[in-house]
Amino acid sequence: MSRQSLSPEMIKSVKDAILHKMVFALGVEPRDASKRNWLNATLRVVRDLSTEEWLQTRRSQVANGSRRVYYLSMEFLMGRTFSNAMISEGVYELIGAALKELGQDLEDIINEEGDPGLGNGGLGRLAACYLDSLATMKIPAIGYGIQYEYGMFRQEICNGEQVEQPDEWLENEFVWPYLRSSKRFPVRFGGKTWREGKKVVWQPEEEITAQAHDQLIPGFETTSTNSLRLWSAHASGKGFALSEFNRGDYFAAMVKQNSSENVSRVLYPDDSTYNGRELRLRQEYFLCSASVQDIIRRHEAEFGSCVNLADKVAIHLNDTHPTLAVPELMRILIDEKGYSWEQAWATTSKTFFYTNHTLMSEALETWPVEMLARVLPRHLEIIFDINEHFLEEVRSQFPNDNELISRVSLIDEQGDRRVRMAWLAVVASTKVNGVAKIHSDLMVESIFADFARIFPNRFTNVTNGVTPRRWIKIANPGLANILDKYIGDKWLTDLSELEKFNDFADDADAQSQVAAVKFENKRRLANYIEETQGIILNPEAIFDVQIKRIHKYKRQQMNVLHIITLYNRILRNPTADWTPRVFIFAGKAASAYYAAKKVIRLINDVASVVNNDSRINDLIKVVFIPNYGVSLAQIIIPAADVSEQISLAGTEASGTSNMKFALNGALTIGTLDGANVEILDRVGKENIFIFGNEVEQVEELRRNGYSPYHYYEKDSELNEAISQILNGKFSPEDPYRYQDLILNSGDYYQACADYRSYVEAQEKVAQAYRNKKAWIRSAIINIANMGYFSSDRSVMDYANNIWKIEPMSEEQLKGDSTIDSIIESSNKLLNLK
Ligand code: 26V
Repeated sequence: MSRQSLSPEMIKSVKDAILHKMVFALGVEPRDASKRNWLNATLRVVRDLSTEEWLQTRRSQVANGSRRVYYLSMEFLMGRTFSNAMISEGVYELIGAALKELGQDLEDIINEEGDPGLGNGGLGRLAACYLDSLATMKIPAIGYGIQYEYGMFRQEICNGEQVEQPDEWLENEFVWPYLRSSKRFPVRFGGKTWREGKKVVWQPEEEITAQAHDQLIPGFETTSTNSLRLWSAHASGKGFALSEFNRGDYFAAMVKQNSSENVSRVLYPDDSTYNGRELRLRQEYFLCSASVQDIIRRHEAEFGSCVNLADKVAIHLNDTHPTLAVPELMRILIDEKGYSWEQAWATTSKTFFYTNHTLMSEALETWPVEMLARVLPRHLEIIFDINEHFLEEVRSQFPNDNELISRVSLIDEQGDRRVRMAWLAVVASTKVNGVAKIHSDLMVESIFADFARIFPNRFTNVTNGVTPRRWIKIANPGLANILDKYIGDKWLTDLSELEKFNDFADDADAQSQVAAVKFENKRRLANYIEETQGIILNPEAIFDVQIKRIHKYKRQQMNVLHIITLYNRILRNPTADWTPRVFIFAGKAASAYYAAKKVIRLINDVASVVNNDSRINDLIKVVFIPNYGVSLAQIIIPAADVSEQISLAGTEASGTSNMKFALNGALTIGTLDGANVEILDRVGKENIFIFGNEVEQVEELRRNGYSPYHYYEKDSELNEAISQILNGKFSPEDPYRYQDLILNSGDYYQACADYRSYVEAQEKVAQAYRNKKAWIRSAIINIANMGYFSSDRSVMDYANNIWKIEPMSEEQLKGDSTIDSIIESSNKLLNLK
C-alpha cells in the first residue's frame, strides 16, 4: 500500500478491522481493552496488510526461480515491529487516525510494545538493518536465527552497580510472528558413527525438535516482503524422553524434556570473550541443522534435487557462529543424498559466504576436538576430511612449508586440540569480508594473512550500513520532515539523495529548523531522563553521548578521565565562561566481565559526586541510562550533539552507532578506527573531531613495551584524575574500590597514551559548540554526507559483489496475474510443505 490521503471511509474500515481483531482474534470486549490489547489488535491488522504481500513475494520468487540468500545469525536485534510495519505499508497516519477515533493515542500504543533483545550489540543490530534493506531492495532473502526464551538480560543499576535481571519478553504475548506448526525438523546430537562399505552411518543418541516461528519483514513502500525464521527447541517424541516414558518414569522424562528445551533457553550475553561452553555449541548446531534442512527441503520442492543448489542458494555466515552449517550441508549431501566427497564439496564451497566482525583474538571461536567428538561425532569427521583435502592443496601450492601448514590447519594442535572455526569458515566460503575498509585491510594483514596468500581473490570489504527508515524516519520524524521539505522524499530508499542537503548548509531557514528539531529531541530525552531517573538536564548544554557495550577497548574509562579533568578545571576556575555539558552513557557489561562492570560503577560514582557538587553549578551533569537497547537508542541518538567513538585504533571493526549519530546531525569525536575513517573521508576534517594514535603508532607502542605510568607521571592532569580515582575521591565509603582499574591492569588499550589528545579534542568541541551557526552548519554537512552508510548500499554491495543475486523487479513481484499462473505457482508452494 502506498501513501495516500485519508478519507473517512478508509478510517472507518480500519477502525472496523481493529475492532474485529479485538473481538475475534483476542476475544476481548473493546470497552475492557488494555493498551496492550489495542496494540495487539492493531498489530494484527497491520500484519494482515503485509501478509498478502508476503505470500505474493514467495509466489513470485518461486515462479521466477530466483536465486536467494539465507542469512544465518545467532543474533537479531529487531527492535519494535509496529511502527516499522506501519511506515512500510504507508499506513502510519491512517492507523493513527483510526486509533484516535477509538479513543487511543498512537504514541502510547507504540510504546506498549516490548523490544525483543535477541542479540548482544552491533552484530545483531546489523543483521536487523540488513533484513530491512534486503526486503526494501527486493532481494529474495530469509533470515534464520534462534527464538531465545530469554534474550539479553534486563539491566538495573542498584547503588551504582549493574544488576542482571531475566528478560521475560515472551510473557507479553508477541503477536507479530506466525507459528509454523508444520515446519519442524529433528536436530540430533551425540552417539557414534561407523562405516558400512563406502557409507558412513551416524547413530545419534539424542534428538530434539526445531520449531519455526516466522516474522514478516516488509520492505519499505514495496510489496517485497521477506521472512525472519526463528527456531525454538522442543523435546522430540523420539529419543531418551520417549524410552523413559515407556518405562513409566514420567518424572525423568519430563526432566529430560526440559533439558532438550534448554537449547533455545537463553542468549549468551557476552560478546567479549569466547567461552567454549558446550551449550553454546549445541545452540549453534541447532540453528545450523534446522536451517540447512529447511533450505534443502525448500530447494528440492522447487527444483527436484540439490544439483543446482549453489546456483540458486547463497548461505551467509554472520561471523563464525553458524559455521557448523558447512559440515551439516556436507553431511546431508554425502550421507543422505549419496553425493561423492568431491561433488559435495563443489556444491558446499560455492554456497557459503562469511563476514568477520572482530579481530580480537579472545572472541574467536575454537571448539575442543574432544567436545566435538562427543556432541557431533560425524561433523568432526567431516571437518577432519575438509582439513585433509585443504592441507593437501596448500602443500602443493607451497611445498615444504610446514610452519604454514600448522598455522593454517583447521585443527590447532597446540595444547588440547581445537577446531578453529574462523579457518573453517574461510576455507569453505567463496568470499570473506570485513565490515569497514580499515578492518578488512587489517584482517588480511593479521589474522587471515596466510589465507590471503592461499586464496588471493577471496577477501573483500563491505562497509556496514544502517537503515534510514528506522534511524531517521521513525527515530527522528522532525528531521525526516525537514529532509522531505528541502530535498524531497527519495532519500528514504536512496540515501545518496541526502547529498542535495549540502546546498542548504548555509541556508538560515534550514539551519534554524535543524537546530529546532535537535532542541526538541534533546527535550524529549531530558524528559525521559527526568521521569525515569529524576535527573534534571539543561537542553541548552552539549549532549555528549557514548552508548554501546561496555568494553575496555571501547574506552568508556577514557571518557570518564576527561569528565574528571573538566570537573577539576571548573573547580579551579569556577567563574570562567564554561560551556555547559551533559555526558550520557548507556550500555551493558557482560555479567562475568569484572572490569567492565567496574567501569559502570565508576561512571555512576563520578556522576553522584559531580552532579551533587553545588560549586559546579550544573555545568557538568553525568547520566548513566540503564537497560540500553534498540528502542532507547531511538530516543537517545536523535538528541545527541556529540557522538563518542573513541575505541583504540585497530580494535573496533566498524561501529554502526557512529553512522546513526552522524545521520542524525551529531558531530563525532573519534579515533581513526572502524568506519570513523570513512566518515571522516565524507564529512571532511573540519566537521569531525579526530584524535589519538593511529594503528601504526599503537603497534609501535606495543612493540616497545607500552607503559601507562610513563603518561601518568608526565601529565599532571592525567595524574590528578587517576590519583583521585585511586584515592577514593569518588568512592569515599570504599576508597580502594578502583585500585585495580587503570594503571594496575596495564592499560592494554592505551587510554593513557591517547588521553591528552582526547582532552584537547574535547576542548575544540566545547569551543566549536559556542558558535551555534557554525555548529549547525557542520551538523547539516554530517547529515548530508552520510548517504553512503545506508544499509541499502551495503546489501546491494553484498548482492552484486558477493552473492551475485539480482533484485526482483516490481513486475516480477506483482507476478503474472492470470489465474492459471497463480494456481500454478500456488501449487508449487503447496508442494513446499
Ligand atoms: C562473540 C561471541 C563470543 C561467544 C559468545 C557470544 C558471542 C556473541 C557475539 C560475538 C561477536 C562479537 C563481534 C561483534 O559484535 N562485532 C561487532 O560487529 C559490528 C557489526 O559488524 C561492528 O560494527 C562492531 O565494530 C563489532 O565490534
